[in-house]
Amino acid sequence: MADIEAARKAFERFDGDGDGFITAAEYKSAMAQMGDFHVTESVAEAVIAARDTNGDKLLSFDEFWAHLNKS
Ligand SMILES: [Ca+2]
Ligand SMILES: [Ca+2]
Repeated sequence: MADIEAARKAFERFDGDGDGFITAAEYKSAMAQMGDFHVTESVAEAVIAARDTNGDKLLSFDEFWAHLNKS
């Protein structure tokens, strides 16, 4: 079981505009801010798609949390 408070903090770091959803663009810029410039737009899209269970191309906290508890 992952730590939900730590997960929320991580989620908020990715959710640049704070609307409660992480887009591929937000994921890419968050990774760049953390110093990982290997994450391109298409890599970010693949990462989001792998976790996006309802297929809206956005990562909600529930989807983010479900993924953490799977791995
Ligand atoms: Ca957002
Ligand atoms: Ca989604």
